[in-house]
Amino acid sequence: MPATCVVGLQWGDEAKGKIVDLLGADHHFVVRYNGGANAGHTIVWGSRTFRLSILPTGVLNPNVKSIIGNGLVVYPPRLLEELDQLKTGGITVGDNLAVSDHAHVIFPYHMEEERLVETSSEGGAIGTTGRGIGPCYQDKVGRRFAIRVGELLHPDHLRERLRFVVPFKNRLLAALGHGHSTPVKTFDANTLCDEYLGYADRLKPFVTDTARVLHDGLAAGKKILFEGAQGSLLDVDHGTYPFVTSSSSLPSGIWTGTGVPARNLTRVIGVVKAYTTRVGGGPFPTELNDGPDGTGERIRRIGREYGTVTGRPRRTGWFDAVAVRYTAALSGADEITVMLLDVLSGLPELKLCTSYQIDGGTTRHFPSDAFQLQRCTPVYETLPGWAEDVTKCRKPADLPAAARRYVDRISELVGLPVAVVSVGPDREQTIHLK
Ligand code: 2SA
Ligand code: MG
Repeated sequence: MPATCVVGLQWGDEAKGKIVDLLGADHHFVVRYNGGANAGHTIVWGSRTFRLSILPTGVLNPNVKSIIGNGLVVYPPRLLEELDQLKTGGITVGDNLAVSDHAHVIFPYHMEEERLVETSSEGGAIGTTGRGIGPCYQDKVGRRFAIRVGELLHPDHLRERLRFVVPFKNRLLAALGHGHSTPVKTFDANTLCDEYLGYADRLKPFVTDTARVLHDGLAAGKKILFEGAQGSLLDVDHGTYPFVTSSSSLPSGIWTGTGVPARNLTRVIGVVKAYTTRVGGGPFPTELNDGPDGTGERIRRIGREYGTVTGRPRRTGWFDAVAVRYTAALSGADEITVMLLDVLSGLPELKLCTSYQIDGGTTRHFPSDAFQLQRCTPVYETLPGWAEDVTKCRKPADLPAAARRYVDRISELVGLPVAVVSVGPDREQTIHLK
């Protein structure tokens, strides 16, 4: 029973959605195991464009079961809004979607907490997406104040829980808002409860024990595709801490985030961009801060590097093989897929970061602690660029020699085969190298 994971090996936005979309139809399940509505993917479906942030990419396909695993944090109004968006676009989601009863629920007080901390005049901002992700996971691990999706289906229990939780939250928010320049929101347990019971009515048909659904699927020989959200460098344990997200974005998040045992994973596809981007704060050694006429801005413009969720301009830079070697090892990737190669067309030369300089020495190892990483200076090798537009290339021989050399060099530096190169958003703009 083969199970495959598609995981980003940089700081997210590696265009994993395209790969999941390409592979999805060959699988019985498409499963998200981490994060929440902080993941953004734009899916072009015929003439229609959908922007999804919590629903798995597979949800457009009625023959695939899409699963929101227990490792996610769910903001019900957003989930319902995405279902409505699909309905307006002519796609009705029915029993092809299942939401774990053990996923955690995001409430507006989580977002308010995040806002107050991120905008505090005392500093400490991480540059989060403002979706309440971190505070909700804090509650999950802290155990006392968390509410899981299954609890929404029991009105009396939910009211009792919120009557306990909300007064604590109001006190916490008042304290965080002390001296803050903007007014602090407070919440009423009964009002919140009524609101969430309304969402629960609509969510009920989807809520189930998804771990069991997956175990039954495995026993029946069904194929599973896991869709990692964010990138490996944002993993809460192995990423550039503390500038990370609050979940396990590496494939290790699968075991805890879905209940599928580790031994079932048979293939890991690591997805990288042909360059690097990062959105939010934190060190980024290969960042190009070369002004409005520089290469960094050119990559941002041509690659349309703006956050799907927040619209923030993404920071851009050269491909960092030190970072990707690190995440390739952590993810157990079997192969890599290089996305957005077309964005680099027309640059006279390209740089690849092969090692870092720190404390007067050179290292090929990635120091993931942000306070160490920010002291690293990249060491580059320079390769010739190519002038040709590659968006119409369909097979390896179509690629200009310099483009092929660039991809091969990434493969050598990372130590993994490049299986696929993508030269545009459409399905056909995909070159299989092996
Ligand atoms: P959070 O909101 O607590 O998860 O933020 C913590 C850090 O994780 C980063 N993060 C992301 N980085 C890239 N892409 C993400 N998804 C959106 C997108 C982001 C957007 O697809 O473009 O629209 O801005 C994503 N989600 C979280 C975040 O920037 C923080 O550095
Ligand atoms: Mg994204």
